[in-house]
Amino acid sequence: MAYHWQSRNKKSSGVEDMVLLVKIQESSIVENLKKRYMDDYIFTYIGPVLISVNPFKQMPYFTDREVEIYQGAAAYENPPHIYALSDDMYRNMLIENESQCVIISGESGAGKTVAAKFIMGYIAKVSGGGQDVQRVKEVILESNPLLEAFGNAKTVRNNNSSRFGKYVEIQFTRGGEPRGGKINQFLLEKSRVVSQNEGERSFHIFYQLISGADDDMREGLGVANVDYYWYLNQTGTYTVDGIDDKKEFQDTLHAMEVMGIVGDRQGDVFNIVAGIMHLGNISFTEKGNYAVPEDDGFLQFPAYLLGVEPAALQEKLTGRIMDSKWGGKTESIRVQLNVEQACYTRDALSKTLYSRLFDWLVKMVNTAMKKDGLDINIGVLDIYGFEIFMKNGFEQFCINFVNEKLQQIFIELTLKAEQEEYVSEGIKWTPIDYFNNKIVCELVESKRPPGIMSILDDICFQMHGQSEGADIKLVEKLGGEPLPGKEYYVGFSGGFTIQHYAGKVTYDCNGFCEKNRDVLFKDCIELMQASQNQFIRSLFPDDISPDKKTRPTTAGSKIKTQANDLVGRLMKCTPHYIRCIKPNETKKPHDWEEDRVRHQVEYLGLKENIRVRRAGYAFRREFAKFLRRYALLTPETYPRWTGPVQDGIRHLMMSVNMEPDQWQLGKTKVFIKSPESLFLLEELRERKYDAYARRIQKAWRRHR
Ligand code: AD9
Ligand code: MG
Repeated sequence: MAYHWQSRNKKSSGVEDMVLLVKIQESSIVENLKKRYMDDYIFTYIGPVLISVNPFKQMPYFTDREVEIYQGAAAYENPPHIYALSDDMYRNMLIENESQCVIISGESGAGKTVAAKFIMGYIAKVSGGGQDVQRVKEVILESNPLLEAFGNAKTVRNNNSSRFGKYVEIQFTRGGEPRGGKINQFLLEKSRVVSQNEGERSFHIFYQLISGADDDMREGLGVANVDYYWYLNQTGTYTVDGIDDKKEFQDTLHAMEVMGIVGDRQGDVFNIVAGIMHLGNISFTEKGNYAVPEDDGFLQFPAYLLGVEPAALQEKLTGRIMDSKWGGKTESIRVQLNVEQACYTRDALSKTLYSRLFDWLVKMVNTAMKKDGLDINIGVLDIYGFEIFMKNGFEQFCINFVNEKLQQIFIELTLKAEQEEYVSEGIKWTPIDYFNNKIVCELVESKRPPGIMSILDDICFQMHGQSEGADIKLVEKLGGEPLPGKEYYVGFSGGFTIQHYAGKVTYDCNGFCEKNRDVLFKDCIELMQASQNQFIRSLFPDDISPDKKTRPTTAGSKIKTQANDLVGRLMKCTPHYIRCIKPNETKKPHDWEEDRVRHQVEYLGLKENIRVRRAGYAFRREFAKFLRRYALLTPETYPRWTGPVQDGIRHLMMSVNMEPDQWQLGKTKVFIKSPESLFLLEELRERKYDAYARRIQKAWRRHR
């Protein structure tokens, strides 16, 4: 194996910090990443940004030994590692008394969730604390298997794909003990509950329950074989390579216990999970234009699990109470649904039940680690990545918008941080041009002039819940509006294309209005509010009184608010970045698909990242650390320089004939302009080092 982790004096593979690449081209970046990847180095820096390439195999460098090595060490002392970044965050937080955050981005299957877990694991290891602290750590770590069971699923791209986004804040005391935490959850892909694409599964928990439930549970919940359930058998995909559902069920149960979800409460949760599976089996047939259940027998079990009468369930799934105005009076009439509408209502109920259950689980995790009065934290953002499919709908539109916002912070903050450092160190620099995607964010979220989301909301509101023709109207309206950032938008009949930072995406507007309105019919809410089961009732606190006049919150405006709230939180922290890259579609180690990687390097803006980083000074290091590293180069500085450290550096730079325009002293750091100048220093150092080592060896041999 080419891998030599600890032998720091041995040259590692490729360039560890790509700011030092001789040529800044996409091909050099790709080549460098490939070289390192093939030698089993998955991490590479661009200055403080960590690039991580998914190895699709267990790497040997995540043991306690590495935790020890990286603790308190300077970044350049060891090979690039996620532990170095984690340690930097933790120490920065303590020294500066400032909250930190890490934004993990990359496409589906690139390794974001694994990275987030490494960070949490590292922080749990290095931060001390007594019993209370151990408990908080346990809750934070166990929130992962719990939320993954309910929020992750097998997709074509990733066997354990997160179908929700999360921002986990670990809250610390000033002494660095984790005492509390908070999870913000975004955009669970609830449509997965009722249908999945070819080769994909629903959320893991369904399969876990089916393979892991004991006999009592099986009987009580009516657990049958997985192919018995319509919601689970549509794709014929039941098992996943590398996932043992039965074992994971035990892990989920354990995680629930850690959150305090035990006994009856645990039963309530599985009641709903099974209730949804059984709801899906109610099918309808047409009788005189109206829907009736194909087989009444299928109403019994879901009704029992959800604590309602089978007849009431049937009534609410096959009809709707509509308010109609007659000569100034409002009258309620019952409208019967056709088969399609009844299926839609059934599915809407299942999706709402599931998403409210998920929200409740997140709330339980939050309750288990809630602690007031702590003001510094480390936030880890693991949100699902940019998505481009053959067919892109409302979900992709929302996900890509959030990613666009994150890219915006990346741009603003990397530049801002860079600029601030030059200012605080008193260094002159010239800013460089870069594409600011703010305009694309505006195109989606602007209020005035209205962007896509505002127009979508207007249409949904004007149509008074009518769905027919709404999507067509949306496309028409979008075409006629002076949208902000219109140059990034192209409309056509049936949809539109947006030029996102990561590429062009064509959206099919079919279903946009329906999904944006995201309503469950009042009838179903009433049904759940009348459940015998107190837990189910508690999930439906909705106010459905007819005189409620406020405009309902739409899915789009919710995600807009969430995204902006997130941006606000992130902006208050010192940011760190991990850019994950997925090297292949085969999920196999050492398989390198050049075009795939190149595409990601392009849209992640790695080249621009390096450029920005190099626009001023490619390299910077604190005085003392710099002098220590290169002291070997002159006899006056080695083994120790006795005068002021700045003078030592000046002496050193003069001795090696460094061009005066190639370096500057700031207030605390040395800034070196081009990578070549740094290479020169490194090379001289290596030569000296070798000569020195040879001398020692010789002396050693003589001595023998
Ligand atoms: V998604 O947007 O949630 O669909 P992620 O989160 O980016 O996606 P994830 O972290 O789940 O991807 O990684 C996908 C799979 O790659 C994991 O299940 C592992 O099998 C594999 N992986 C990722 N990173 C590593 C790693 N550092 N070491 C070993 C890894 N395997
Ligand atoms: Mg994930």
